[in-house]
Amino acid sequence: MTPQPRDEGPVPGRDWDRAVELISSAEEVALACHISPDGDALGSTLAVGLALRAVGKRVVASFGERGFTVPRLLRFLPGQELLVDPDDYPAAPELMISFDAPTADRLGELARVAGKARELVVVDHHPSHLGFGTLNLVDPGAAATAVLAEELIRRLGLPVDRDIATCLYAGLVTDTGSFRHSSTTSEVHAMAGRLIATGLNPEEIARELWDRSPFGYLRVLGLALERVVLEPETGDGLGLVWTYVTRDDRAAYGLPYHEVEGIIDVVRRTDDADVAVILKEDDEGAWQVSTRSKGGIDLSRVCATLGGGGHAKAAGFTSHQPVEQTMAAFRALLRRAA
Ligand SMILES: [Mn+2]
Repeated sequence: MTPQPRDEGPVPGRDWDRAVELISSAEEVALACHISPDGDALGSTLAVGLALRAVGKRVVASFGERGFTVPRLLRFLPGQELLVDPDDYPAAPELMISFDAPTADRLGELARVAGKARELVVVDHHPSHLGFGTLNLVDPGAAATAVLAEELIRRLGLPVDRDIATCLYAGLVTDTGSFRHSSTTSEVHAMAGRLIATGLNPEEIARELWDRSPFGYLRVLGLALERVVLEPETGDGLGLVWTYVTRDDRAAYGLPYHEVEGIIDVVRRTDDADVAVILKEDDEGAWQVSTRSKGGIDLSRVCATLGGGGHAKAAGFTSHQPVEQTMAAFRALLRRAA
């Protein structure tokens, strides 16, 4: 199926109505989110999965990763029993719903299945979104896909219990950086209030998401910080700070890839740079590049040029070139965008 250009702005009411119609008439619903899922991707998926299972729908959920494992920090999310290995996922679902993926590519191994689904409802908030579904519930103004997931559950007339709220809350705190990013609006706090009112435990969720790591994380963080480079601004007003973590660094301490996701939040702290970058070598030897900006520059555009995407202040791309070459390409685009 060819991607349709998406509507700008919030989701039109008729699209919500159509989604409700499709879901209400389906017996089985297949849910998926982007590979290397974060709290928003998996939280939104499991929240909707739990809500649908509660009213008797057959629900399967997955993400299209070889050697399918749920990142340790997301294993506290309720609804894990809905998850199946991508190999056990329906080959051509009657109704598939994709969460937090801006392109079909980001569904990994399940992109093929998405192309074969009779109906594909896409729920997302990325500004770089391509609208690859037969129905696209996309709002780039939403702080998290979880905001749209909550709306979907509400429009289906389904209750949000403590487990569902825990999943949605994980999405909300992940994508707002614990209510610190510019996406943190009064609506976001109102939603958090509704979710907390179900009895969920914000302290426990925060600890699971942000404050737990194996000891090896500290060693690998140490390596990343030893290598960190500051490139002061050179007339373009853009200081750049960057570092990298190799597959061997992680292997030395038995650290899975997803454990190094948070290092960017340490690197981006420096006052001396507007843009922070970390290159993380994954288990296949590709470099997953995460970038952060303090606002002066739209990184989603820069990363889109390199085949990735994301948000203005937080974006990424994948590189199959060595570190220095990857940084040279990024640097050149950055200077041009400044
Ligand atoms: Mn998201």
